[in-house]
Amino acid sequence: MDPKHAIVRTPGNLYTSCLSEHPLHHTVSLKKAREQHAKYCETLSELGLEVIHVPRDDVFPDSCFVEDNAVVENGKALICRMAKESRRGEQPGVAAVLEGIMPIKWAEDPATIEGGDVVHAKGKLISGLSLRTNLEGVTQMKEWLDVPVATIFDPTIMHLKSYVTYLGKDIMIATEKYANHPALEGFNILIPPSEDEYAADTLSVGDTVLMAAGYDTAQLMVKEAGFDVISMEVSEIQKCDGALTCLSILF
Ligand code: CIR
Repeated sequence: MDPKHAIVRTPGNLYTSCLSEHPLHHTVSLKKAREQHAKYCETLSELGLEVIHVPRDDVFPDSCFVEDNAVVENGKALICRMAKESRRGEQPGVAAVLEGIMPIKWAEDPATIEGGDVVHAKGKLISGLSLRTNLEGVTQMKEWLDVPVATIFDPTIMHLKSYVTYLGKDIMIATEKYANHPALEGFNILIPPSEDEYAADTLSVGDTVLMAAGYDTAQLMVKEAGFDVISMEVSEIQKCDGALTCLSILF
């Protein structure tokens, strides 16, 4: 089902202190990040989504990455238990908004789970078992949301969606490492060239796919597969180890 709503949250005052291993982290500009975020929100709105803004948070540096705070499926939301201590405390703002719209449940210790690990594809979920999401997190998600969940185990990665996203029409974009994983069986897979791997984190709204600017080959592959592509500048998001999906919860 095509999404109708997008939950977003503007980068807060401490954004430049985000968790990041990106070599250009020290050059992050808050002003530019806010401009890129505003353009992202405007684009989602132009695509017909109701954009719901969670009040800005100036305490938790990574709070604009709302995707990680909750998983929504089947008209319900699981509020995530973040793996990183420095991110625990972002969720109440997002939970307060979701609670007004649908039933919610908080993931509980010993679960850790972050929405950046969870690919939504045709009523089922494919979740990373990663540095951020453990088996207990997946079990609680599966039980509360009442959906089938396939898993991809890779304890070396932060989030699965940095490598695998669902475009629509049974087509996934996935980096070489995951393209033949049994969890993706039944989907047609586009594999971007290694220098374009960052572009595997895509955000689909109907037949339109938002993709990071600067990855022309990956964009062309997606266009040739029959999608409209909107190229987005996300340099200041990338410097905080974020990408397109991280900035919203679509439902
Ligand atoms: C973090 O390390 O948690 C943030 N700096 C980036 C989170 C990106 N979120 C995502 O990929 N879903």
